[in-house]
Amino acid sequence: MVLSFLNCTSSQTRHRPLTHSSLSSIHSTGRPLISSAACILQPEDKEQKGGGDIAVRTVFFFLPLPTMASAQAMPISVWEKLTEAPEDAILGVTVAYNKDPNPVKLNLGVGAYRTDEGKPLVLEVVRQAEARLVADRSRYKEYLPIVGLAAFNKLSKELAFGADHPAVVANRITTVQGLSGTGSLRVGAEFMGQHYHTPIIYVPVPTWGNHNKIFPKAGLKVQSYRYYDPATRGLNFTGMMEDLKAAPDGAIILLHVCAHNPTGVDPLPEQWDAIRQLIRAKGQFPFFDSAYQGFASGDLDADAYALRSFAADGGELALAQSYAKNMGLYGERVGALSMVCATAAAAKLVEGQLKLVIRPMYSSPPLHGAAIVATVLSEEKLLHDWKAELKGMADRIIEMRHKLYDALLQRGTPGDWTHILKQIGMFTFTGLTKPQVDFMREKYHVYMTGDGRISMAGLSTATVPHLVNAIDDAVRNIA
Ligand code: KET
Repeated sequence: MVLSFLNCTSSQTRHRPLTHSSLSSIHSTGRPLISSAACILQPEDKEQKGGGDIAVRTVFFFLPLPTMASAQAMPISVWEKLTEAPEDAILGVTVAYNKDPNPVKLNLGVGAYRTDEGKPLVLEVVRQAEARLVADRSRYKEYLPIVGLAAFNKLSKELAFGADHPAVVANRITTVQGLSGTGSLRVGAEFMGQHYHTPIIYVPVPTWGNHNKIFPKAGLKVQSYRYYDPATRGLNFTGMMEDLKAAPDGAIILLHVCAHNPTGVDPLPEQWDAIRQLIRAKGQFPFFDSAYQGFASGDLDADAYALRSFAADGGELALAQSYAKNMGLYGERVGALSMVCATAAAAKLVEGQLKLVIRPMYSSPPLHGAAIVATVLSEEKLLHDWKAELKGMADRIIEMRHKLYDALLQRGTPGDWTHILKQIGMFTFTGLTKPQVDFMREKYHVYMTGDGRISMAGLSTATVPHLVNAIDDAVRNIA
């Protein structure tokens, strides 16, 4: 056992391992040493040649020592050589925020809805659905099938595409339950990596950071297409079209269904139509990420425009759906992966292969969240109330946009802030620079992602003035 106490060393001596024999000469009982231990100090080698004596000093420490028999070697982990992992660019913001003791702190990092009192929200319809589920003694906790809860899958498909959508009616869509949006993307990516002929995916610049990590895990090469124009703080439609045109035929194209994260910038319907025609002409494969259906406009159907138009032209596509935001089920991890296929027969084959992906990954998905969603979506009254609550969340976010914009205007903060009003969904892509973001965190305890994205859903009437102070100071004094 190598017992080395730094406080035993001195400039003249170096510490030596405490061996069995030296230990027994100090303490021959063989019993654990509880509150003190001896440290053997030997003179440097050259002095030792001159016959230096062994010095024994007692140092105090407070951990019980193991018995003599086990005092062989300090444990050395096989993981010692690992490098320290960085925190996640989005979820790490919450980690830093939680450590900050300052009471004025404000978390605008993660996209999670807060009430105007700054509190997380469990939707009333979710509470009602849960109460019913708990009260129902006929319910069990049996494993779900590999593809998840059948009612949930059917209703999720209908929510995304519309119950009377031709692809739904023709059974051309296979839907499997997933572990929220991320898990659904991951399973879809794995399937594409295994079975699709062109394993290259194009993602917008910028995009949700995790896209760049999920797809390579499935063996897909990630490339990018222009999307956001910092000059106009809007869509770079020309750049996007040029890049899609230049991308290989057959490449996979990642598209955000609505409320693009992090920019809050969506194509207009006519732009979507042009994008769709180009993607179809090039035989490319659209892979949609739908994490904010209902959050953009407050209307579930309006927000599904892009997705439904792609599904209506007879072509194939993939869709990863999340209920984290629109039903507030973040931690329940509820989502779905849908594969729209050209034929019902192909959809069946795809489902079989998806099962082969899922079974060795996590076997089958969790029951509770899916049962909540299925309950809400299957009952007219709950569905109606959910839509009202969803609209309420979307409206509060829009109200925050106006409050922030008006307050910046009133303050005379330099710059054009109209993009706060124009951008859509949970986030504003402020245009604040990394040094400004760091400054606001240091001085004002305002937390956001390094790219200057703020979650409007984390803002409230009471915290707008604090954010305006921070932005105003940052814009005036930090480059
Ligand atoms: N897609 C997009 C575009 C997205 O913004 C998120 C989450 C997800 C998928 C995945 O969500 P899930 O919880 O797996 O259903 N975005 C927020 C949270 C996060 O980064 O995990 C965010 O951007 O803050």
